[in-house]
Amino acid sequence: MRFQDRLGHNRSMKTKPACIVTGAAVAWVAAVIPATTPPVSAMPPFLNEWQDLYPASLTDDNLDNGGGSSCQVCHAGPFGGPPWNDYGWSVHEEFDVNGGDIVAAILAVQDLNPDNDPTACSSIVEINADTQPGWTDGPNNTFHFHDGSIQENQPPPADVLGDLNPSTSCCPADLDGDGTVGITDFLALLGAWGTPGGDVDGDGTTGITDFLALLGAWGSCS
Ligand SMILES: [Ca+2]
Ligand SMILES: [Ca+2]
Ligand SMILES: [Ca+2]
Ligand SMILES: [Ca+2]
Repeated sequence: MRFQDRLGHNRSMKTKPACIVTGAAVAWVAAVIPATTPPVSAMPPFLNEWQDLYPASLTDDNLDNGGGSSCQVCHAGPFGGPPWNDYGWSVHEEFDVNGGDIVAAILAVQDLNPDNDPTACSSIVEINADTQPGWTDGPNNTFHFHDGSIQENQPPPADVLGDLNPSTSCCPADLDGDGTVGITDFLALLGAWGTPGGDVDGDGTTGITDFLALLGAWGSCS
């Protein structure tokens, strides 16, 4: 269901509860905010702004329909709060440094690849492909906490529908999947000469055009 807020912005009315402050987050807020500060009743509406920016994306719906919640676009848990995934943490950090502008924070990180997925696809490519900008397959995700601490090698949410990453690489010259195009990819290309193994331009074999494409893509994939 869509409705307009008091500022005239179109908003979506979700049938599931919005991301809320969890018990852990409440405890954290209580611990760090002086008693004279008014109580925090809800997190800023990151999810609403995200859905307004990307209304056609199924990234959030694939979490809802898989048994989780849209909050898990950014958060590990279905109700929001800490920990965040790599994408959510990137938005969170940008929000902190830009003075609290949610939309600007989301837009500032959409061209990055915080989940470091093997396809090297940016968050906006993932959002448009209905995959998860903050999650990649296997125990290869990082949880971020308020104090800056992390937990590595975490699994993605269970039962998310759809793919976590795009099916096609956004950086085909990155043959070894380390997020950059460099000498190791060049050596891999040489080793696969005349076979499909180093095919960068998609013609089914590895040759001079792939070598030139690799040179043209030299450097970071994002
Ligand atoms: Ca990505
Ligand atoms: Ca992903
Ligand atoms: Ca590489
Ligand atoms: Ca080729």
